[in-house]
Amino acid sequence: MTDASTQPVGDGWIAGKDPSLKVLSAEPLVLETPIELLAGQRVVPTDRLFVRNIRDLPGARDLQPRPAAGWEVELTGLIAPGRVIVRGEDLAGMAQVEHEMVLQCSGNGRTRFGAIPGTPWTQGGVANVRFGGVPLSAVLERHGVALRPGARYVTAVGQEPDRGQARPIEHSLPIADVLDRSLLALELNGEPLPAIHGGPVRLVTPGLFGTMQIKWLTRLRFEAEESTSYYHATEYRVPLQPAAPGEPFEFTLENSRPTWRLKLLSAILAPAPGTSVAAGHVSVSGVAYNDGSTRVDSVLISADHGATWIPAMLEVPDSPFAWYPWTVALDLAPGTHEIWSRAVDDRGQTQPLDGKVAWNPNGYEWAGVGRTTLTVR
Ligand SMILES: Nc1nc2c(c(=O)[nH]1)N[C@H]1C(S)=C(S)[C@@H](COP(=O)(O)O)O[C@H]1N2
Ligand SMILES: [Mo]
Repeated sequence: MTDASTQPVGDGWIAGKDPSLKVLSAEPLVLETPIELLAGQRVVPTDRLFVRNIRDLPGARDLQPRPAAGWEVELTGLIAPGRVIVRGEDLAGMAQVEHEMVLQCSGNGRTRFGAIPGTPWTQGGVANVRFGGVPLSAVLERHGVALRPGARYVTAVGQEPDRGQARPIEHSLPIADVLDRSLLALELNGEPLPAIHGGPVRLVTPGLFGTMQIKWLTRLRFEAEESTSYYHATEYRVPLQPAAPGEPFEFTLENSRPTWRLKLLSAILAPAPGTSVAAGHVSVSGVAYNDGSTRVDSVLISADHGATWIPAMLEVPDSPFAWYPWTVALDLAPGTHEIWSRAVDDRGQTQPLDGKVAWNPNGYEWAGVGRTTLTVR
């Protein structure tokens, strides 16, 4: 048994995680999934799932489940009654639902913008997983909680110690999304939620970026305004008006928005970049997804820098929040080929050919077309 306070940080190796996950940071722990481990996976197994801690929670750097019994989530703010304690053991006894959904860090793809400080994510800060738990709406109903007028956001707070930094890990979410589909999640991929992924209780809202999926949930505040705390008000945001690359930008609640909703995206997962394949029919595959508000209609593939596009075969998942696997067979002659992928939704929206048009100071929400380079022999 490792005592919570003495759990070693080490080099980022975590028992039960695939040893080929890339350690982007040992403390706080950040593990990226090589795309080879995502290729062909409808639901990504937990041992392959990326990890992103903003601050490590002592005792939670492992894949062990933590008991729900004894855990409490406090509800406060614009609700009646004004304070409610939700107990982990009660949640465990309520009807559970499951969402298959994409979990993606808003910094995923950051390195494609060019030199932007921050975790150097390539493409592996994403996975399609199944979260199970109790809808927050059912919890409110069970506790007889009524919303008071003016409640527009729910601010979710994690358990990390503040260490005097006045930087609680918390995010404000639009109340409509939260009431519609947020879960107090207790399970991941059909198993009790591991500590490292936020167990025993995590707030999960399908369609929103990973940073909004608060692990080790201790409090939900129902509020009229967004949190003014560091991570929500100045860090995980993009400017409302396009920013000039390299120019300093001071984030305020008024001149920027949170990285809330996932962007329409497609990614090429196989063959892995730089792979050499035999000439003839080459099978290329990947995934596409968005925030679930509309259907991903097609994924188009180009092997000639966008001159011509052919549709990939797209598998439509049952859950609107899950990723859509796609495959295509390309006829490729010997040489070097750059392959592009472009998702289109049923409103006709698509991905920019040059993702850098969405440059922003923190390098969030990369959404450019998927690209990979193949050598055909
Ligand atoms: N309490 C808490 N919640 C958190 C974080 C954190 O550091 N603390 N990291 C966030 C970020 S930035 C991401 S991308 C996801 C990562 O989830 P995972 O570590 O389960 O893959 O959790 C989010 N929720
Ligand atoms: Mo993230």
